[in-house]
Amino acid sequence: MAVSTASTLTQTPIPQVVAHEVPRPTRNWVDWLTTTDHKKIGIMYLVLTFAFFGVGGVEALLIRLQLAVPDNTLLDFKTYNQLITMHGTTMVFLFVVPVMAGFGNYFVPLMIGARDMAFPKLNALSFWMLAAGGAVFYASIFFNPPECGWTCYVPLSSKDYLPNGGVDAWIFLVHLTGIGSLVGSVNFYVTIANMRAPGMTWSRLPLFCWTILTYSVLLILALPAIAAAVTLLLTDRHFGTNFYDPAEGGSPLLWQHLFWFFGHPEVYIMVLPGFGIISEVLPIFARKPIFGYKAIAASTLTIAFLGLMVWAHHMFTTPSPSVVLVFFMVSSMLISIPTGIKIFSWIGTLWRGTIVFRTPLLFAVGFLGTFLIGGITGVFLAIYPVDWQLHDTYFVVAHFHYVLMGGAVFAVFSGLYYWFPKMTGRMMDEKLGKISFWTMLIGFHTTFLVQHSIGLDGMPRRIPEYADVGHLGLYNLISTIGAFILGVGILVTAINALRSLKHGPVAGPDPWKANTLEWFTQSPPPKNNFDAVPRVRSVEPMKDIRAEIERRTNEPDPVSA
Ligand code: HEM
Ligand SMILES: [Cu+2]
Repeated sequence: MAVSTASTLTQTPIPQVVAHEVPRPTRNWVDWLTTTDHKKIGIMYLVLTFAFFGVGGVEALLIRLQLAVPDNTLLDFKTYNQLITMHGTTMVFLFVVPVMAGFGNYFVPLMIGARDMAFPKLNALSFWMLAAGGAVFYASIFFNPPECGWTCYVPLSSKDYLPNGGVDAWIFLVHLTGIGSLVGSVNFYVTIANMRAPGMTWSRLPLFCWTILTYSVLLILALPAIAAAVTLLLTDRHFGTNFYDPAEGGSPLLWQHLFWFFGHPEVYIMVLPGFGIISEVLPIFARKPIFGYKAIAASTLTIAFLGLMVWAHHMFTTPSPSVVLVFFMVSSMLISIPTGIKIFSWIGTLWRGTIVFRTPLLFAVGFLGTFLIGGITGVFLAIYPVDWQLHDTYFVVAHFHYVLMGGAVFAVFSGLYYWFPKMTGRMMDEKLGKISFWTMLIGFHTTFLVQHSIGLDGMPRRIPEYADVGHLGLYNLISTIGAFILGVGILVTAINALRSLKHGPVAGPDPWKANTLEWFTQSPPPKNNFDAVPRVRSVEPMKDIRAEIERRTNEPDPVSA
């Protein structure tokens, strides 16, 4: 009996495993929570980071309200310090850096002709780490948000000064978003290195993908420094170590070195993908190939390399030998060379182009002007005797907002208007887009141009109130009015995006006649992106495909001829 059972068992054919679509109840939100599709993850990144942009913006407006008039008593000092900390932290860790990952997630696989990221599950993990970091940080508003600025310098962030949990929440934010970014960066690197369409050599990789690759390498190199910094801070605060306490043989300067070894590359992490977006948008709307593809790709890598070497220009006012000061001054100024190469290449792309004035182009041109001003004031600040005068004044606040708004926000808005049709299948409204652009541009320059003068008049940054000396009262009022105009401009784009989701004209696969592979598929793309991936023969595969179609339709039909 037993024997025969065994033999029947072995003789039973193994049921064949067939892949098939499992019908699932439509539980929409569960699908989003459990998705590993790079497109859905990209959308979740974008929605979350734009939400944080809104929150950070409201915090900025509150700060500006407090500074609108001298000796204002609207906010108490503690709240003010919490607001500048949350604004800076939110904008850097929860908006600009991850919003680039959002675009990267959605578009890198599409642009290189891949069906997904290399590690789809890790990709989801990256997103959820970011969400967790944001949640932990914002949970601190229920007890005590940190008050140490987004740089959390010791001893301000030490247990003696800030015993409450806000600083710990900030530390966890850095750890969680850091792990998320690290995992995401490895994912981007592997995807771009291994999953390009046939024929897409390195010299045919879209420039946006070059910048995401560089962004990833920079994150991989810079994040360990801040991970170490905040870990040491955590043990100092809770486990009795003294890494940062000079009384016990530690050094607060250690924090500054570790922080800025991460913090300066972080600036390029924030702006390089923006450069990538601009390099995609300009040639499409100038109806010309990008000028100097190789120069732009090479300057991206050069900027990243130099960016890793210049961290101590944030520490010009700490005691350093002149040779160190000169080294960091010169290496900082060297960055203007590859940056200049990029700017001239972009201008060369526009030069004698057949320019189509659509909203993505307007934002790209707004980027050029704004970023240029920010770059030039950066060269001033790199000269250390000048920095000794301007350090921690509003001049610096003006400088970095020019860089971040120009380098990141305008570029991100350009990318939003450019790629919205691909992501949603619908166009955004041009009229609202133009209104938004001009309001933002005017609001932006009204807010931040006068802050250079506020700084030159000697007003320090991070102060909640000031005396009415010189023109400070007037200048600050102008700046605050500008901030609200800027806010309205941003709101117009938010309304535009939400309205266009339902009411925008249907876009079709390739509304801009663009040249990279994401336009080869439907809008929005189907689950696995492409029915078939074409062989890539140049930097502009879609142009080749259009030419091929044209050739075939014009070819005399061999039968009827
Ligand atoms: C929406 C328009 C914005 C306005 C009106 C604005 C305004 C301000 C103000 C008033 C401060 C405080 C300066 C001080 O008292 O020290 C500040 C700080 C800061 N902002 Fe913005 N900001 C805006 C957008 C952004 C964006 C888009 C970013 C980054 C991508 C950003 C990053 C920062 C950072 C890093 C700080 C420094 C915080 C600190 O010193 O700890 N801001 N901003
Ligand atoms: Cu720097």
